[in-house]
Amino acid sequence: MTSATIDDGRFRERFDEFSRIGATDAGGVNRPSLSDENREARDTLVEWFREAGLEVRIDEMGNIFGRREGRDPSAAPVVSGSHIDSQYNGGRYDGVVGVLSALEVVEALNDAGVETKRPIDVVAWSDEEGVRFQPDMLGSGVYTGVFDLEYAYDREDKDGNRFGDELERIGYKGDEPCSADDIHCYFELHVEQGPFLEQADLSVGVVEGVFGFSWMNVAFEGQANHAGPTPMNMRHDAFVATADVTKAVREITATEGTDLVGTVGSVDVWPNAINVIPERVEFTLDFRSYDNAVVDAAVERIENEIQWAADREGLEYELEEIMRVDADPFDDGCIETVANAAEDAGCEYTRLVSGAGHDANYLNKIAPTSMIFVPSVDGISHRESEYTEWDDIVTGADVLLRAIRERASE
Ligand code: HGY
Ligand code: MN
Ligand code: MN
Repeated sequence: MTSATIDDGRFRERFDEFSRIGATDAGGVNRPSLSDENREARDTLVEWFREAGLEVRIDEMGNIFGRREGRDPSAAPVVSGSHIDSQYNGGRYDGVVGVLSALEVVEALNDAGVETKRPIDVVAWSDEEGVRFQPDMLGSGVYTGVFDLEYAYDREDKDGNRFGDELERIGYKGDEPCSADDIHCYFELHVEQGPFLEQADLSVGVVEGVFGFSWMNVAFEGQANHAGPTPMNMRHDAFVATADVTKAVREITATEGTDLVGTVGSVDVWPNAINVIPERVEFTLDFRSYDNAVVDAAVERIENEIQWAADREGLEYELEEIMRVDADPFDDGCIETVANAAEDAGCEYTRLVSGAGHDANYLNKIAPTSMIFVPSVDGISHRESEYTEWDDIVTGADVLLRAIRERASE
């Protein structure tokens, strides 16, 4: 079989070019969904797709597909990719590694003149991070039927900008329907964003599934008043209730299941003044576990804690669960393909599950799916100092190349 190999130089040049788009002084990137920086990254990717001879399609959600034809154009494609939107001041590797490695795979196959039976689609999904427009995995969620298009278009950022309007503004509201095609299988390479591969001193992780998670928006509504003359027993302080709930998150994660994690990540306080009792606090809750029943229990307990905190302080509250993704094991066949590809590539690996959500969560609902992880140094991610050794990325891309080639030939 003609060997195809990852072109380290080309791949690295592309990655470094991407790292310059929206670069921050501290070595990260600031390319939130549908921002001007995100548009610049999109434009660059489309140009590279075209240079690689891929046929580019952009759908109604701005998901970008690049197709490499196979011998049988009617055969369902092998799809691989990830996302190029980032956290506010996030890391350079999150998502980008998966998209650029999939592009490098098709380039390596082109260089080697390898013709596969099936088409191969490289994809960059819109709004995976869900920080500017919640919830996350919005582009792959509409594609797989989890969300409908109008719901997604109406999602607003903190300044009241609509997703649909911003997508139009940056010129990526495509004509292609955003709905699932017949997919043979889906592979996603991603940085682990946790400590386990580094602790095990391994370059590759074969991902067996992703944690289930719940995202909630909560608001406590109390009464602003003067911080001086208002006696403590006359206060309705929205922030005190928020602090109680935050403490409860730690109590719940300590008692509801070994892998349960819980986070209060975003907090907005009004009027946010040193000498005014907080009137309103809006905050978010993120619970995750590989056991759906554990997420259910955590959600039930925190809903009680919210009610009790509001009663104690005499507050009104609003609570909206904006997303619930069930933990779901990936496809055994795809997991085996990745494990065999790692063995083929001569690298040791371990099997693990992902605490981070990925577009693969949703693709797994419509097509056989698995993921490949490469190590995150010190387990850091969603931070500008996120870092993965380049050799590990090249190893991961080599495993991806073998997995894609295998399945695109069957
Ligand atoms: O939240 C997540 O796990 C992902 O970064 N969207
Ligand atoms: Mn990601
Ligand atoms: Mn992320």
